[in-house]
Amino acid sequence: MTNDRIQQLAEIVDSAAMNLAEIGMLTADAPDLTIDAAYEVQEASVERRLARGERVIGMKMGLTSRAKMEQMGVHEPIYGILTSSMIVNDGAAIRISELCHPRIEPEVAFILSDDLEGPVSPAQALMAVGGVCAALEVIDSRYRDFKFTLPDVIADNTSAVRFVLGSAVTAADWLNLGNLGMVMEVNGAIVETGSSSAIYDNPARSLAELANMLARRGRKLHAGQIVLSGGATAAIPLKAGDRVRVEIDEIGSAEIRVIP
Ligand code: OOG
Ligand code: MG
Repeated sequence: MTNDRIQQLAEIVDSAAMNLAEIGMLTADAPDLTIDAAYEVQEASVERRLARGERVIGMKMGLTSRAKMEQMGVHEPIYGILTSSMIVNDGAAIRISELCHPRIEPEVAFILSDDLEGPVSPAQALMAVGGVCAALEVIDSRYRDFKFTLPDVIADNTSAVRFVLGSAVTAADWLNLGNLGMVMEVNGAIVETGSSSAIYDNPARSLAELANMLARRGRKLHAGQIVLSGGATAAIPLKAGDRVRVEIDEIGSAEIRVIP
């Protein structure tokens, strides 16, 4: 795929995100959108955000749990880029009017203390982690009805739109990260329960896989970056008035409110 075509596709997903206009799948008109080309579209779309003053603050893994793979009908892990316009303070409100058809999912987040370059094992990856937090990710696919193929969702920066980290940060070395229970509540009612083991067996394994996927494209993670390891349960649609909270054993809670 030519660079002009990559830039064209990046403009389509970026404009859809800015205008809250659902689009059809890119692969319908671009059957030559390979996974590699899709990551190039993703980077080009984030370049457009950077040109508007956003900064890269981390990376996310997606489709790392069976629940998410089954909900979305895509069965391979993917990664996306988190920018400064996406982070929300713990307990703060997001405006649903700025989003198209948002959903929310419970996640485990890492804050890196060191650069991390694959290939690495999960144990090695943990050595680059400064702390672990509970997190909620709001995803908002630019595709009609949240329907996409693997290259489409990669090109669309893996539906990234907002996320919140819990206020508490726990040292990773004290945790059995692969066995933390979690509960997600909407307006005080439990909507999903799960375990960190749902995230690629262990969120540390998801982090290592991210470093390894990045290494295959000549990229790495940087000290200070945030990493979302992937939704542990299916994602839940959001509406104005919702107050969503996740509580994860040992590492605490994160909360977000939704206003019109
Ligand atoms: C793609 C993003 C998936 C996760 O945690 O699995 C994701 C989507 O479901 O729209 O963020
Ligand atoms: Mg996610």
